[in-house]
Amino acid sequence: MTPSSAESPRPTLRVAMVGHAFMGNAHSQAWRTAPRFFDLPLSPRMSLVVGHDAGRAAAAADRLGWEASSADWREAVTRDDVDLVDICTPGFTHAEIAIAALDAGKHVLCEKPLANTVAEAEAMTAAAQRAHAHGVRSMVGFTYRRVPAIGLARRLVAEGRIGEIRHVRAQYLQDWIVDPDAPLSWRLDKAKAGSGSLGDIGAHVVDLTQYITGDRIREVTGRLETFVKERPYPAGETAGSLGGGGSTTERGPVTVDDAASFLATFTGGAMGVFEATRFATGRKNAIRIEINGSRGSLAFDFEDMNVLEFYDGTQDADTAGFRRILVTEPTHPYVGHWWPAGHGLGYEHGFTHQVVDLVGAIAEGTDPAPSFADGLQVQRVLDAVEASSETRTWQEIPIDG
Ligand code: SOE
Repeated sequence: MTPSSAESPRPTLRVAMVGHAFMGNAHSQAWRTAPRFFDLPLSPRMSLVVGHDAGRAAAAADRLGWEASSADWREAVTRDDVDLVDICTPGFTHAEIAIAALDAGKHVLCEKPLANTVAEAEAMTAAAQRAHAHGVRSMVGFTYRRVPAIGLARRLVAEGRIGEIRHVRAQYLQDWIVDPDAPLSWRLDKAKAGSGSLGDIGAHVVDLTQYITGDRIREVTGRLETFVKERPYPAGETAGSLGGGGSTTERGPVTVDDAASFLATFTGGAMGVFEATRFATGRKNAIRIEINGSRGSLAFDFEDMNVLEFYDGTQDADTAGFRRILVTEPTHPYVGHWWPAGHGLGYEHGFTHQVVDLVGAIAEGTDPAPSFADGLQVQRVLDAVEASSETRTWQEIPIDG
């Protein structure tokens, strides 16, 4: 970090971001916006953006507001004038970049899922722990934790407002490949993405339910399904260009799951029912979570993300009922920094809150959450679901600490 100066009263945090597609856009928006709405203890400087094509990386730098660009991620790791590496690339690259960055003494923010395998996630967590001894911080980007309604749900559970948790019902529903002619992409390639709906979106609801309940999943039994096993190559691409071996066939294999469902048991005894799918026709980004406790229930749907439903079971039967709480009051998590009550926040705000919390932790010398160890634990749950689907058995998840 560079020290403060007369022009800039707070030290600068120089950021390099690797990857500039969907997630890179979202992260760039967050780096730009966080210091404008929140009083950050460090001033983020968008120093470098990296992409594998030099021309596209330069254009991304221009469009997204980065000072410089590079076609080599190693530049982000080796440059002395970079303090933090923000990894927004597909899963198969996370381990190599994150470990190199941590070993070089850079703070790391890594997109979810942490890695493509448990072994990679373990190596990343070990690197994070080594770096931690030198004051280096790391965080995995489960950004939905920072949706105000989710923060409020966690708060209500911690306050005991729904009592002892009995049921956790969680779904992540999308439909973007319901058309069998939707083309192949890296997200449908196991070598690049690790898994399909399970890791891409199921990982979010695993993290969110554990975050809200403060509990961990200790066993699962599940099933994965790939409904459309071959898809067309994207325009201008062939099997060779997508890593499929150089043939020019028009359709190539989908090597990941289209949908995943599983049952889970939480350490506190709650029963969990999970579903993650890209085939829920008509559902675009429906993260639906319902938690039933001995005193009440909570329900959330990201397609109505400013609302949390709360059933207070202690109220008299005549007037009890699910209440629709508009989570836009200044007393709600993060909201006071934005608009007046009722004006609402969107998808991008979670990324901004993520930057705020990470920068705060770096400045204070505290540990940001979710940690790489948290990301590893999610990875173990995903791995157990896959193993369960293959073996048709229940699988236990080791609980650290
Ligand atoms: C694609 O399925 C995707 O972009 C995920 O990768 C994100 O994590 C999720 O927020 C939205 O959907």
